[in-house]
Amino acid sequence: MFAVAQFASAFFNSASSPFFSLGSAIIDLTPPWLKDFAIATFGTNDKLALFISIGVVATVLSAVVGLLAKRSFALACTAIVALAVVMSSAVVTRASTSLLDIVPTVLGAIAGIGVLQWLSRLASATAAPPGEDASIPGPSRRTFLLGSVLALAASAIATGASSSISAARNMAEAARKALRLPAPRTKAKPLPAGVQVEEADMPRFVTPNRNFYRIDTALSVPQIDPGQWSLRVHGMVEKEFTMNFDELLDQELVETYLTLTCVSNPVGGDLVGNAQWLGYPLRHLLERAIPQTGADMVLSTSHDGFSASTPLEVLRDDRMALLAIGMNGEPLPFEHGFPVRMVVPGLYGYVSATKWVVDLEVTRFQDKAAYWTTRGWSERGPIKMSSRIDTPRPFAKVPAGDVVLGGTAWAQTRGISRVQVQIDDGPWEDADLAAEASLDTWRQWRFVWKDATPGAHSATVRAYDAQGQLQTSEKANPVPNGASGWQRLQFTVQ
Ligand SMILES: Nc1nc2c(c(=O)[nH]1)N[C@H]1C(S)=C(S)[C@@H](COP(=O)(O)O)O[C@H]1N2
Ligand SMILES: [Mo]
Repeated sequence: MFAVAQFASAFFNSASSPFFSLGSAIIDLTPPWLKDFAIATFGTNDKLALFISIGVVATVLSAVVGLLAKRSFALACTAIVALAVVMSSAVVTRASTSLLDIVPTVLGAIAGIGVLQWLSRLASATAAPPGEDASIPGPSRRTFLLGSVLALAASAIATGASSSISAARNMAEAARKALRLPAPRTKAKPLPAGVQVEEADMPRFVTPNRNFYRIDTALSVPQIDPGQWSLRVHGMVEKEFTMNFDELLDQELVETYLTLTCVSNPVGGDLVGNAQWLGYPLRHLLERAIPQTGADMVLSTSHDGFSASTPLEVLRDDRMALLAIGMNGEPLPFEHGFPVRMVVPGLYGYVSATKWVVDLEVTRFQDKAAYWTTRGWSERGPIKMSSRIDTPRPFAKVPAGDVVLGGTAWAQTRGISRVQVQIDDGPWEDADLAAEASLDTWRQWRFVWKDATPGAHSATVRAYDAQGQLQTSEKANPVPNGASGWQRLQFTVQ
C-alpha cells in the first residue's frame, strides 16, 4: 500500500507522497520541545530519522492489519481505509497540494486491499485440514510465504523506482537553475515603441511565461536533465547525426519574437501567446544533415511520444524556425518544453512546436503520420488569420460617453495591415493599429466609439493581412485545421 502510494506520487506534486506529507504534518504538529530534541539528537539526520520512524510504524501497522485480516477481512479493510484517510488528510493539509494529490494514497489503499485479499486467500488455503498437524509446513504454507515475499519485493521495487523518478526531477530542476543561457549571435530586433495598447483587459504584448497558455498531452511534465538530452537527426538524409545539449549551446543562436497559436483556439479564444525565443535555426541543423530529394516532411518526436509533422520546406526557408532553449530571457520552463523545443512561425503548435523534442526524422507525408493526424486533424496546419476583441469583455457594462475597444490580430509570416470594427449593424470603421514588431508576431489595435448610445450593443472585428487579404467570415470549428469567422460580442452602454 505504502509503496504503491509512494510510487504513484512520483508522478504528482512531490507533496502528494503520503510519506512526505505525513512527515511534514508530523513536523508541523510536533511540539517545539520535541522538535528541538530531535534536531539535537539526530542533527541534520532528523528528517531521515523521521522517515525511518514512519517506516517502522508503517511496518507495524501492516502487521496489525494482517492479524486483523485473520479474524475479519472486513475489519482489516476498514483499518486500511482509516489509514488512507489519515494519510490523505496529511496530504491535503500541505500548502502545495490540491485534492488531486490524494490520488496516490487512494491507489495505495486499493493496492493494499488487493494484496491483503490475495494473501488471505493464500493463507486460508494453508489452514490445515482437520486431523492433520498444522505445524508441518505444507506446500500451501510455502505458497503463502512466497506470496508475502513477492509482495514485499514488489513494494521495494516500487519504492526504489519512485525515488529514482524523484531524483531525476531534482537533477533536472537543479540543472535548469544552474543553466546560464549563452548570448545570441543575432539579437532580437528591439520592440518599437507603441506595440502595447495601454487599456485595462488588454494582454501584454509579450506574454509572461507564467501566463503563457499550455497545451500538451503530458499527464506529468517530463523532467529531462539536459546532461542526458540529445537530439537524433535521421531518416532521408545524407548525414545522420546526434547533437547533445552542450553542442547545441555552442551553435550560433538567434533571438526572435514569435506568436504561438493552438489549433484548438476558438474564435475570440486565448490559446495564443507571444514570447521572445532563443534558439538555433532549424534551417542550419537541416543543412548539416542534407535532406534527400523526395523528402517533404520532418517528423519531430518528444521524449513522451508526442509527434508533429512539419513541411520540410517551411523548416528550410528563411523564416525563423527554431530549436529553442530560451523563452523570455530564461531557460524554457518545464511546462513549455525544457530543455529543448521547436517553434515555427506561421504553423499551429500541433504540427510544429514539439516540446521536449528528442528526435527529428526527415521523411514524407505519404510515409509517416503525426500524433494528431491519426486522431482526425489535418496533416498540415498553417495558422489562419484571426482578430480578437480583448476589451470590453463580453457582456461588460461600460459607462456612457466615448467607449474604447481594443484587441489583438495575427497572421504570422504575413503581418496585419488593417483592423476594422463594426458597432451593431453600422458601417465598418478602421481601428488604430499599434506598432508592428514583426510579421511573425500579433499586433494590437484600438478603436474609440465616440458618444456611445446607451443600451445593448454588439461589436464585430475583422482584419486584413499585409497583402490586403480580408479575414474570412466563414465560420469553422477548430477541427480539423483551425477555427475561422469574425468575433462578435455583446456589451451594454449604461
Ligand atoms: N511534447 C509535446 N509537445 C507539444 C504538444 C504536446 O502535446 N506534446 N502540444 C503541441 C500543441 S497542440 C501546442 S498548441 C503547443 C503549445 O505550446 P505551449 O504549451 O508552450 O503553449 O505545443 C505543442 N507541442
Ligand atoms: Mo495546439
